[in-house]
Amino acid sequence: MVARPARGEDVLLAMRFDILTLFPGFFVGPFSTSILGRAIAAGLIEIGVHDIREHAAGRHRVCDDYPYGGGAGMVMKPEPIFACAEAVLAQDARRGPIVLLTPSGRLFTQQVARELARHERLLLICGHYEGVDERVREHLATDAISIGDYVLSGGEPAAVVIVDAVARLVPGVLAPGSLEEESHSGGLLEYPQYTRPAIFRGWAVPDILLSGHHAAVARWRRERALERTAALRPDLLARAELTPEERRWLAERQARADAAEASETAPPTGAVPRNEQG
Ligand code: 6GU
Repeated sequence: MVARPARGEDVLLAMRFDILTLFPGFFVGPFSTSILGRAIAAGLIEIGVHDIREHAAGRHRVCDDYPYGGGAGMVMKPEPIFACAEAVLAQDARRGPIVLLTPSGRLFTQQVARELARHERLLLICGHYEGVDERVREHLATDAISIGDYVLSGGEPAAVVIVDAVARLVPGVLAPGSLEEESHSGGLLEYPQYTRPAIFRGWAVPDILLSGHHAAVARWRRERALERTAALRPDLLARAELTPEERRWLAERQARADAAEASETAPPTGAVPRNEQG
């Protein structure tokens, strides 16, 4: 696979996405709205949606068949997928990853999104039914990706997720500074954001955000991000970029929380637990 040249500030290269699907109508809404719609209109990204069925043989254009070896459900046939991919690749000389979307792929993360955004082209194959003939994965796809540990009825929602996450990394798609801000969070969950009004239904915006003290605001945001990550995604803390002070701050908070819980659940001093009474 050839990595695309580094994107300079003055040369904005468009990135091309091609999606192979049995349900092209699925994509009409998602790609015409908001940031993606604007990026397409601005020529920063191109998205082609291709109907696999148009490449199937016979009057009935059959795209699925029974699984060899038996079992429930149907399997997507290889011929229409290969034919569709080959026709789409022939439309454009640019090359990039060919990704099969399947719950049995590697997990999609921001790291994978960054990896895919380095290419000038991305082809996504949406799996359906009980699966896709394995020869697609072995001899056509260069990668197989899942967007999470749950099962979707098809790869289409996953394709929207991946196009969105990758397209926003293409220079020019987001407002300047947005990505830098994100990378400064260093692998933590985002801090809480507020906008006007300062009081809504009696709920006030934290005073510190109205104080104008930039250093104090930055400290408050960092603490809330640490707190939220520790509570909801402790798995992220191991790989997060934290200073020794921040690690100590978290450890102290955790120790206080543990002590508070122990004093709540412990029996009053001197009391004998019921099941230990004579
Ligand atoms: Cl890519 N496809 C399907 N069918 N289910 C999924 C998925 C993909 N990622 C998570 N669940």
